[in-house]
Amino acid sequence: MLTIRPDIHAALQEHKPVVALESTLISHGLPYPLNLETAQALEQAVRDGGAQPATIGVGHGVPMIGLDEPALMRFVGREGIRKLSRRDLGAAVAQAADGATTVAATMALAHLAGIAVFATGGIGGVHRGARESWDVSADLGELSRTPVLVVCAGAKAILDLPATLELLETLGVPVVGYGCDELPAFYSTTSGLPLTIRANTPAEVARIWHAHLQYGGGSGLLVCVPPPPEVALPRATAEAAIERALSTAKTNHIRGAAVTPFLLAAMECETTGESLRTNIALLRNNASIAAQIAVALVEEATDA
Ligand code: PSU
Ligand code: MN
Repeated sequence: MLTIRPDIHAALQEHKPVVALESTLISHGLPYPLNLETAQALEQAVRDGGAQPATIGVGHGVPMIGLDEPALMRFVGREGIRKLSRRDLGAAVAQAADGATTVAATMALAHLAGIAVFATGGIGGVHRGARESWDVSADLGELSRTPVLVVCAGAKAILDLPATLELLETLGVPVVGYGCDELPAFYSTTSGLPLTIRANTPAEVARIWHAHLQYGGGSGLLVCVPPPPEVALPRATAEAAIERALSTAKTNHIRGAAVTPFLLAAMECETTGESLRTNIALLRNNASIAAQIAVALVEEATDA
């Protein structure tokens, strides 16, 4: 069971470009009222890019492709909103819960609805210290088995980026640098980790995606876009703040699904709000590029 909002349903029927957006960043990633402004700005960025936005979440147990106004208001209020990864979808539906979907769960629902392109900020990945904690985001497993094109600024820099990149390779997930040769580090434009695939235009990404669907064995694909340079944090600044945020998390014994939201909030304190400004700017940028890619996918499908 899936509820597709009528405007999104019409766009899908007419083979128009559609871009999925996630809701965990609304309920667990950003504070109110910035989360509301950002949710609206992301939808607008997708529209300005010529595509139909579809913000995904589970409202009172119903997987919604396109949140309605009451659901969006509950989600920005954050109170009582579960964080749903793929494994949590069934329980949320059965228990009629409200739940914001992570990258993993959003990919799953987008694919069920027939949406191929999805924009987010940074995906989850291998956490630092995963050798002891075994904390590896389900986003990676989902990317290995669900054919959705995810536009992001790399994995969140609070993670172990080299390990995340290695695991993406193991899982058969192509990582495409959009106008760049290095994995972006979410808050910063570079990570020092080289990528093997680069694409410079939406049309080039569209061609790679269509070929990947033939040969990729059903996996997703990551398109990594560096944060806009004017809001990117210098790597050393970001890294120092991350170290402090990680040590606060350790002192407070934060574990499991709470780790990522805790670290994002701690980063905001450590950078006196700068990380938040970067996060929001890169989200908008990713939404806009995802829209251009969705448009290119439709154009290429029509050409073929
Ligand atoms: N990127 C952001 N803000 C976020 C997230 C990503 O800019 O809040 C969320 C995504 O929904 C991602 C999740 O799927 O964090 C990863 O959580 P975990 O590490 O618990 O899998
Ligand atoms: Mn985790």
